[in-house]
Amino acid sequence: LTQDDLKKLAAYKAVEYVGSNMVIGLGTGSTAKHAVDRIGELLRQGKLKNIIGIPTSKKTHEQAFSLGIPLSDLDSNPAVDIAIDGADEVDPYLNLVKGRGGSLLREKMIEGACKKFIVIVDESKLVEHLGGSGLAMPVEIVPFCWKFTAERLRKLFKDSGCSAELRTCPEKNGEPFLTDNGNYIINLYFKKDLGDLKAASDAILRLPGVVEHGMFLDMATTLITAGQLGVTVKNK
Ligand code: DER
Repeated sequence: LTQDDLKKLAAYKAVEYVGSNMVIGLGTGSTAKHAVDRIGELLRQGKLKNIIGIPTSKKTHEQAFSLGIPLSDLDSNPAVDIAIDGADEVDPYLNLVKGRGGSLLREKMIEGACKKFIVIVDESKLVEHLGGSGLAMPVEIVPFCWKFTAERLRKLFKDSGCSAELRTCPEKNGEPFLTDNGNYIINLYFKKDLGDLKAASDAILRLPGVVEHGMFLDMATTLITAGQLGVTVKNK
């Protein structure tokens, strides 16, 4: 099974939890894409009725719209029944790193408004500790004096061997990546795992200029993992 096969298996399993009349948070990324496709298919087959999708990015909005999924937002639907989304890293406590797709702010707003937040991953996303994989921990910041904010973030975690880089668009000759909200992303890279995640989260959010970060702590209610040996479901 390819990694994409596994993503699809996890996504389809998650959509089994979606019922008619639900308000559904629609995630962003290559795994969540399969869940949105599946919801669109069940809607078309008449197996799901009267649903409302709350997209977590412009990209997901376009995908869901093309599938004929009725769409709305948190202003009109502040109570979301269920959200399905991928993750970049998942620790044993269902803490997540998300946002390498750049949609972390809208994802965190929508998934924070959910009764049930199902995370769908292939087994490669499972880690013992967040931030230790050497992969990016995204932080959304305002563009104003971004270098100042990036340096403040780096210094916060200098004991963890942190480096901070502005996310750019290679396809736009290195221009800064802009989120759906018109902000920049600073990618933090750690040489050691983060230890106290809550303390790290609070320290990041206290910096003026920071909008949000990619640690989703104590938010996921269910983890669906697809691996070569099958699909597992783990509830918080
Ligand atoms: O950027 C995001 O938050 C995505 O959901 C990411 O966490 C997972 O993306 P993937 O399913 O393409 O790996």
